[in-house]
Amino acid sequence: MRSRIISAGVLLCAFACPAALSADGAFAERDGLVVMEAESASVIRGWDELDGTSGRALRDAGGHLEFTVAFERTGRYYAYILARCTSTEDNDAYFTLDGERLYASDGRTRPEGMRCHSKAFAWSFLPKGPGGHTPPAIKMDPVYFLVAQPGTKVLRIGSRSKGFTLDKIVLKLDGKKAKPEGAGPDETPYGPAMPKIDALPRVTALVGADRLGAALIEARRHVASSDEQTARQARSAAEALVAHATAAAARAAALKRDDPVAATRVMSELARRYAGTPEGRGYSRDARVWRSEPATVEALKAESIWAQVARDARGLKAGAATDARSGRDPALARLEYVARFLAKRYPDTPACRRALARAKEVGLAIPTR
Ligand SMILES: [Ca+2]
Repeated sequence: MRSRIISAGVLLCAFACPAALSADGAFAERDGLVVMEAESASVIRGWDELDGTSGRALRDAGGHLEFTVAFERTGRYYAYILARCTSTEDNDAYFTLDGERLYASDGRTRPEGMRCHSKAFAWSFLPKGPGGHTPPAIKMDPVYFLVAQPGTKVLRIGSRSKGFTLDKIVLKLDGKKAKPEGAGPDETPYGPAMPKIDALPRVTALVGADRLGAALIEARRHVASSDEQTARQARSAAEALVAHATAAAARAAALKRDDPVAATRVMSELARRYAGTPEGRGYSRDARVWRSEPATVEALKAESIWAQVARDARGLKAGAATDARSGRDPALARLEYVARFLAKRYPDTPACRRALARAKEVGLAIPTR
């Protein structure tokens, strides 16, 4: 659950992030694994958000996504996507890592991207391309990115067919077809993009354990060190940690306008990650204040009501309300009741917007003010 909360913090980039990739953080590979929610992309341009199997999902509407990933280990990172499509017209997207294409199973062919094969969200490792028809010899085998040097790289997912819907991405060192199941592993924490600090192994270890407050305290202990290299590295480590915290707090503040509940969760999570520092105490105060604000209280009430029907509502087929066979589905009646109630009582909440969007998809007409 923790990772879900972190991802919500990054999600607000959909509304607020600058076009340029921010250097304030990255998904830090751990033990050869990187797990990213689509909705946690650092840059979201022209993809629409909707409900997914793992949190939210994004549907290609003609733009692109970018994710910053910090790799420590080098090698072949096999790519897996939790995705869905409606036909072969909307089943793929372009994938590159720092501008480099994927490799196919033969180690030579360079597919342009990846494709999915299911109308429901399902994990896929399949290549797309090169060209319109993926070569038969590699068509059914997994693809991988080659990470030759450690460092921070950008995974870019570009529009190839509008409608392609992405929920989650896993990059796994030497995957051996180990396709994830269900909602997949927990999301990798989105942490600070750390400089090289070989003189401060304890700071590195604390960042690795996601104990960012303790790492910042440790870095600050060494900024006045008599050893010049240690002092310099301590300063840059502290700067990187503060930059990450400041950017995350700014994104939470930007998210608050659209989703005060998610923003409050993000701020609480940030307070926990930076515990023990003045920054962490400030985030903790902010989270307390935000939680008690009327907009947050209203949104929380609406969310708890929506949560009671959301799961069943997700299972309804598009246009179900106009289909005679499913027209009497009790889940449909519950969705209609809740959507009407939320539209009347809590119209300006994310839960209401989700309920109305789902109601529209299944063909229900809900009056709004
Ligand atoms: Ca997701």
